[in-house]
Amino acid sequence: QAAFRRDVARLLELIGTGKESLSFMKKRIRHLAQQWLRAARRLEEKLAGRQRDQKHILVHIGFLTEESGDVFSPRVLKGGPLGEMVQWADILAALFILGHSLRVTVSLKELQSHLGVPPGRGNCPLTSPLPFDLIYTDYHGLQQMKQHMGLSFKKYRCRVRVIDTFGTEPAYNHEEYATLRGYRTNWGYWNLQPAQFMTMFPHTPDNSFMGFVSEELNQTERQLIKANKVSSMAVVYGKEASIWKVRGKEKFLSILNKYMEIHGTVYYETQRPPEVPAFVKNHGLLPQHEFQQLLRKAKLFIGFGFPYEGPAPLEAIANGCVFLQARFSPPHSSLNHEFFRGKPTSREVSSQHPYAEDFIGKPHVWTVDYNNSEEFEAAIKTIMRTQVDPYLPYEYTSEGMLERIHAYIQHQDFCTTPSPPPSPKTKSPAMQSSPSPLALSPNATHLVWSPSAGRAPQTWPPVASLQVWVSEPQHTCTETCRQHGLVCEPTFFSFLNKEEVFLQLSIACDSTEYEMNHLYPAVAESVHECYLQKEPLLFSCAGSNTKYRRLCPCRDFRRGQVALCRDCL
Ligand code: U2F
Repeated sequence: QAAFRRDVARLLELIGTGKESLSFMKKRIRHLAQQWLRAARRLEEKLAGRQRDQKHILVHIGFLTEESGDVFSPRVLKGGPLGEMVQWADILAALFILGHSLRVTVSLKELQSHLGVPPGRGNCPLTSPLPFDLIYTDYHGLQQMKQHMGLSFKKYRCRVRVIDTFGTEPAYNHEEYATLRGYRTNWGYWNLQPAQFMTMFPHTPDNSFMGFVSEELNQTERQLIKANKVSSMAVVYGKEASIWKVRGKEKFLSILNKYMEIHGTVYYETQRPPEVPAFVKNHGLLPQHEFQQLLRKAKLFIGFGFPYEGPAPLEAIANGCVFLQARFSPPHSSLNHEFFRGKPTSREVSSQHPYAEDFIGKPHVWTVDYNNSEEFEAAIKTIMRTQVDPYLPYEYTSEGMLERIHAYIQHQDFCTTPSPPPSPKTKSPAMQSSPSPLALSPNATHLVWSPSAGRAPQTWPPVASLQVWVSEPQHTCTETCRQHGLVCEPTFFSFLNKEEVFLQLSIACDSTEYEMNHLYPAVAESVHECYLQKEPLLFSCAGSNTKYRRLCPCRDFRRGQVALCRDCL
């Protein structure tokens, strides 16, 4: 049984010393400790004594190992990326506070010793059983484990969780398919269950959404922030000078400068970086809690297009700022943009921060065309006039993150083999005559699980939350479910990967084939051809094509916690 922890001192010891990145993470954990502990008390009450197993967990932060080059640690104090460290610090805090037993490693040597690889031995199977129920790592760590565990890697990989900022779509994860169909990248093709990849934002429901937290405010702080907001103060999103080398900057910054005093937190050594105009009040890179204080005073947090999808806009919005960002038209993706090239996803990034755009939106988030001076100027004027309360989505609070990780640890099991997939035959009379588990809903546009069809199988999420919708051509299942106020749930694909489901939806099939394709099950309507999925690893919420209407498994979700269905706790 896991018991909620009451302080973080032991965790700080576990993290070790000797790297700037580790100091940053420890400082963050110390600063947010009370917030975590309060959240733990609330979750404990909510779970009301429910049984929680204590897991033995190894956290191996691969990108911080010398063996992978550790390019991040030396840049912590120089304006380099901090988002990954923010997330790892929060993952460590959450796992620890939930009461699990942790080991933390940031070197290959420590990894080998924890795994039980004898010193000096390379790629050999482990001599004793793996002493961990779960391993949280990243792509670098995964590579290191594969290299040093020999055949044991295959045996134990179901226990691995990969912290993967931008996500890995199923088409890129399946080695054979990725190779055959041109989805091979530097990172993909691990043949893991797609939900073993855990992302920073809920990018694709194919992966699990891990997230991070932002600092929370109490009532007094909220009042103080509202009273002290300076409506003419803007802070620029960009702590490294290179971020300020953006095309057209002079034009939109001069408009902004007409209305607001512009502040920056750009790292510099001895003098102002040439990229930062003289009218900008540059504070230099600030420690995280001082950066929050600056955001508390500012009215506007303005993005220049990079970095993509970082934590700072959420922190700004949580501190009562409006976040103004550029719309990307066309959207950026691995097909057209250097930063995303080689990343195992085709996701289209429609602005600097699509989560802020889609999940938060106005009045907190404005996404505008920076090349259109009128639109830009109008946005600034409206923002200055609008009263906006601090806002933090529940899923980015400490309680939200604890709740989510608790649910994953209790319910996600990638080691028990699921029941075998249907035989890859064309047309299966046996399957057609089997009793239907899915009943048509009254308005006949979609299918829901019917309780009268017998006992529901034990799944997580519970299958009672399933609704099957058919996409429009060129629409992904992610979009289709969202249009109906739901979220795509890949776990349920196996329930609708059946010939009878086409019938139930009144879809005429002249032929039905099982094939390997990440868009299946789907119908090519113009030619009445129906397709079922032959390879369960390829079930995917992401992906679309003009030719197909896809069968999409959707489910409900808890308000502010998209990762969990209503009955998922
Ligand atoms: C993102 O990485 P970044 O580190 O560039 O993300 P930011 O949104 O800038 O924020 C990281 C943290 O930096 C802190 C701030 C954020 O929590 O509180 N900070 C600070 O301590 N001092 C300051 O003066 C200003 C900010 C993303 F997170 C990564 O996953 C991506 O790899 C990267 C590239 O797209 O962008």
